Amino acid sequence: MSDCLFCRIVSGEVPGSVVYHDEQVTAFRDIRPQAPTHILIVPNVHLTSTEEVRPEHISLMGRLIQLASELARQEGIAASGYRLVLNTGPDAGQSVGHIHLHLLGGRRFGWPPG
Ligand code: DGP
Repeated sequence: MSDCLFCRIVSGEVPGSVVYHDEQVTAFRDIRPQAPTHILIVPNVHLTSTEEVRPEHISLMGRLIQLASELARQEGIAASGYRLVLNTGPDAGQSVGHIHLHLLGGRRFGWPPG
């Protein structure tokens, strides 16, 4: 989708701090980091939110989590721990309409979230 910011980062049309890219998924650093490590992992295909996930996307969604784990190791936060977040819709504060898995780490997080 040409008007989707994250589609444009995936295609390289908009510069992003990309840390990983393949034919399925792309990972880039969040522009407003909420932790020392804050990476967004997105499917290259445009899916607005988890509300659009269908059975054919199950392995793609698993890949997002598996890549998060790989990146956590690379970032040195696998042992200390990290948080994975998928915001869906207004009550969760989703601000970009393209599924993105937040990988956050390098500090202690509270629970439950505010
Ligand atoms: P969410 O609130 O879950 O929809 O998170 C959207 C995130 O996207 C938010 O943490 C800030 C980030 N973001 C917004 N615009 C850009 C951008 O142009 N580049 C990058 N790298 N991140 C962005």
